[in-house]
Amino acid sequence: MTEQTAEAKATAAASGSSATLRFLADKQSAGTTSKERVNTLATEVITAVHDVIRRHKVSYEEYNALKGWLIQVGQDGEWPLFLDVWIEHVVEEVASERLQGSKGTIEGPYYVPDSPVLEATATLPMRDGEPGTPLLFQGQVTGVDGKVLPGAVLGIWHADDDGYYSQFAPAIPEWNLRGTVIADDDGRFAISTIQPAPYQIPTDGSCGTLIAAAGWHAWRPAHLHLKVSAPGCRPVTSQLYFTGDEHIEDDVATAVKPELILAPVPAADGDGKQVTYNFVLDPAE
Ligand code: MBD
Ligand code: FE
Repeated sequence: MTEQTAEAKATAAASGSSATLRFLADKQSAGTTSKERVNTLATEVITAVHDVIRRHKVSYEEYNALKGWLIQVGQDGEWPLFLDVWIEHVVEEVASERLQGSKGTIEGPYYVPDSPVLEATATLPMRDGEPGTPLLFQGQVTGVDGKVLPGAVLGIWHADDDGYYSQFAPAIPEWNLRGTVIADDDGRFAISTIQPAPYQIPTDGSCGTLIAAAGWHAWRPAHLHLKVSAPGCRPVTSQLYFTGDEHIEDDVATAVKPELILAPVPAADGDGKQVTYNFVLDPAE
């Protein structure tokens, strides 16, 4: 989190350095990987790069372009963005093999722990007149055995109607559209928020340079991020999408799964949309 002035723009460098600091604060672990394992993985990654160079006859010009780009990714603070967009989905795929509960997907670079704690029926922190369609997101948390999980906790965070995340874009109040919801004694929750907008990853930094150079696009479908946990259960990190979204089939981060697509209906109170989604948690390992 950086101190940013109200006039500051949502630049790749600003959100990149925030995401980098966030990662260093929360996730960097001392590393318990054995020498044998590091040797195997590092050797195979390097060898895979050698194979690409030989197969495609990579030139010195191309090698230097890569070198310059890699240096730039670091200078922009975009390693969290690059890794979470193009690599994390396969790590998640491997990590979730053989689980029985609700599917999860990647966390991405914009989670912040310890958001404001809210009751089971709650409205996420938002600005007066927060733009966007009101959305009531409700459901229940159970175990794979079907038993309800009282005291389940749902961390929820999502972008605003312009596709910006609090703590990573300037001029948005801290914790806007972020909360830690404590489910009730039946594991139920009912969260009032707004429907997030489709989201473009920052295009003015080195990830954007790669996207433009390769002729790709920067879009992610609109999504809610969630981390759901309960005592004795394996926490699940997920994202939920919206049916009909323009980018549901071509997410730049390859993080959509069919089980994660919501189909909201008009809200019972006539104000916006509502949708029910139940979480099923695997037992802790
Ligand atoms: C996001 O909001 C996101 O969820 C991912 C995975 C990558 C970049 C921005
Ligand atoms: Fe996101």
